[in-house]
Amino acid sequence: MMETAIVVVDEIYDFITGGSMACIHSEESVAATVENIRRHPEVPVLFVCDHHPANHCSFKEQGGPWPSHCVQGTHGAEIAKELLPFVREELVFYKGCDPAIEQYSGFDGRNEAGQSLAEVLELLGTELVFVTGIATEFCVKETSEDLLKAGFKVSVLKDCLGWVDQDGHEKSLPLLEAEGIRVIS
Ligand code: VGL
Ligand code: ZN
Repeated sequence: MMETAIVVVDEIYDFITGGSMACIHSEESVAATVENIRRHPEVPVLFVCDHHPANHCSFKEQGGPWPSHCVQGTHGAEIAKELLPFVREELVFYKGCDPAIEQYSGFDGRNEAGQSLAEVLELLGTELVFVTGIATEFCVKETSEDLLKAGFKVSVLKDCLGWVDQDGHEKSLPLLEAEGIRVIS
């Protein structure tokens, strides 16, 4: 049996309906992710969290492309409550924490002990990673690509995604497949 893990990307209030960067299919992505986790109770679940300082370079006020979002210490930076029963602190990885660096990929995200996502996946003996979350065309895409490059097999769970832009979402999926990432329901 292949060792698997689930990586949940940015299921965070600011990306979900009502948040500052509410994404398409975001509430559905939370519900579908919960369902998937419940179906595989023995599989470890790792969470990637966009976690910006208030002056982050990706914010419009700093000349960046995005409205302010996922600011450390705010409600908007918290993981959706439906997922909290599955959260273990040592398996939460924060990214985008340096004000000067944009970081879409969760690959280099760090937990509170300073370990990276990749490092902990290795420690768990992971061979195949199932990726869910938001947003398809940014953090899900870049995290999945980095995991593949690092030698993991990667399957993106299509029903468990949320996205910024319909067209961006639809174009990203075949790109990921062409790179060797499986996109499955
Ligand atoms: C994301 C834009 C800015 C994402 C994060 O999670 O896809 N997108 N910060
Ligand atoms: Zn961000």
